[in-house]
Amino acid sequence: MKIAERIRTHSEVRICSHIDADGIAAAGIASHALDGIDVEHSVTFVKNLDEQVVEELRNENDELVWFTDLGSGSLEMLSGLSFVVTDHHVPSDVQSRIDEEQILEVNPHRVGKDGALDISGAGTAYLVALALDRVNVELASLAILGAVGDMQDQSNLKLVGTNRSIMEDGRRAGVLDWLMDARFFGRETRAIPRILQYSNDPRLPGL
Ligand SMILES: [Mn+2]
Repeated sequence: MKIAERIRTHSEVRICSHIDADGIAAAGIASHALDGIDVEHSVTFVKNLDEQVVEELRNENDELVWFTDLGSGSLEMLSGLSFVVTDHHVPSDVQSRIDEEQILEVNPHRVGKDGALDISGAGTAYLVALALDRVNVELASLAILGAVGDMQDQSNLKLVGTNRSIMEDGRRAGVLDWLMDARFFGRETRAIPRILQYSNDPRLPGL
């Protein structure tokens, strides 16, 4: 994978990630993977990528910025930075107009997959981590944490597509497992009548 090759050529990388569950899981995956190949790195979390954030990143003069769980929608803002992107948000269409060698990006939308269901930001970072070293299959649990954090299981009541293969990776590696169960928020802390009253998955009409 080209992104993995590119990352390998650097001794220092800045990870820049979205500050939500998926983004934090993605940064965790990237950080573990870089630790594994002895690449120095730091992590910056941002709410979103705007001109000010990008300007601050430019001033840092990093060898390489690895954007996780963001970046694809802001490619046109990133000129002047040396970067790679692992993201699942809808991309700006810059990629088609720029030489592929310049923008290295993993994004399900680029291959006709649904970025809301198929894979999360953490999942895309996991694919790069795997390409860096197969030992990173142990990070499958973080990739699934990101997918669930982004509620990618909600419309099918289960994870599907690439997320499903990552689950299987994780089970084979012994780092995660799953079972059929009812999902109620607060099942550890709330009284049963309250759990049922506030349930929205499944929704219980009349309660
Ligand atoms: Mn995400």
